Amino acid sequence: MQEETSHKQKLAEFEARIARGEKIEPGDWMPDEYRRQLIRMISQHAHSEVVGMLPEGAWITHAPNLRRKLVLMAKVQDEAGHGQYLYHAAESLGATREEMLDALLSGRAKYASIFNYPTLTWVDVAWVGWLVDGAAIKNQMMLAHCSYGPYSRAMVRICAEETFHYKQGKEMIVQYMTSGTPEQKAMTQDGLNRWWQPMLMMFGPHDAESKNTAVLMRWGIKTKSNDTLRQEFINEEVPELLALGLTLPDPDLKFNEETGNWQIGPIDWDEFWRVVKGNGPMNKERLAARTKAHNDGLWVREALAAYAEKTS
Ligand code: BYC
Repeated sequence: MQEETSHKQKLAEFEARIARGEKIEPGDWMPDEYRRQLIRMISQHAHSEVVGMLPEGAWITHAPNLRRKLVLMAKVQDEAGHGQYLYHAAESLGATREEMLDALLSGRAKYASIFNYPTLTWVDVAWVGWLVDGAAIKNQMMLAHCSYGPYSRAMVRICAEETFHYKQGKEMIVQYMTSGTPEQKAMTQDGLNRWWQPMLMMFGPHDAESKNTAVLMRWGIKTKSNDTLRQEFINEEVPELLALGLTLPDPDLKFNEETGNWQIGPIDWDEFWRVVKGNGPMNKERLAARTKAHNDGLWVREALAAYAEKTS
């Protein structure tokens, strides 16, 4: 009975801190479900950064010139750094790196569905920069205000770097659409046709299907729902894409004067769940590449462990 009262009291204090806009730090009391939700979300986010290196990394050796190659190498390297910040943030909640990597490599952990699509042409690198990093920034600007200190601080730094990623992608698309050859313009349109729907899915299922949003919003981890963020992103990007002479691959797209929103047609959620459950176009290749990288790095981990033992 006393234990129950004390838990209720702790929960009330915890929620009052969040209501006052205070950050929760690693050693602070927190409900088990808050910890579980954060580990789930942060570790999935970390995996997304690391798996997300693969579709773009595949184009480093095919970049059309030295400048583009240097920019792409810097971007892909940034994503590895983001993975590191995020794994550390999850470790601050008690998750171990081994557990998280095991969950990823065994196929138990989720990571952003978008990275299970192939980058078929060079312009896909530009679309990943503009639309995928753009969607990620939209979500992460919200998470930069989240209630858990280490996650929110990681997001501030990551968003600054992602803004550079977004701009380099947009710069390429603008160049191809304004001064490109007819082939470059066609390649750019083809890329948009393939990336538009998967990018919309990045924001997660519709609010009515989103089982985690309620508790995440209650505790200030998310402050906006999946549909709200998706709509904000659509409203920001559609006019810019149309201004470049691109066509959105959605016959139902129209501006709704009443709501002030760009209204889209249905999203293919069956495809989304297929991809999330491991059956997307590139799921198997992505996990095989991460497994190979993990196995290739074994000697480094062994050497570090041996050095630590020797010097302790
Ligand atoms: N993909 O209840 P819901 C980047 C899962 S990488 C896969 O709405 P929540 C970049 C969801 O996990 C940036 N799974 O979930 C890197 C849940 O399943 P579980 C990546 C998805 O958490 C390299 C179930 O569906 N950003 O920028 O409220 C190169 C029900 O969903 C997805 C982040 O990771 C999805 N798209 O909301 C370039 C941001 N959507 O876990 C760029 C952090 C949903 O209950 N994460 N699911 O089994 C989040 O903000 C939220 O977790 C989500 C989903 C908005 C993604």
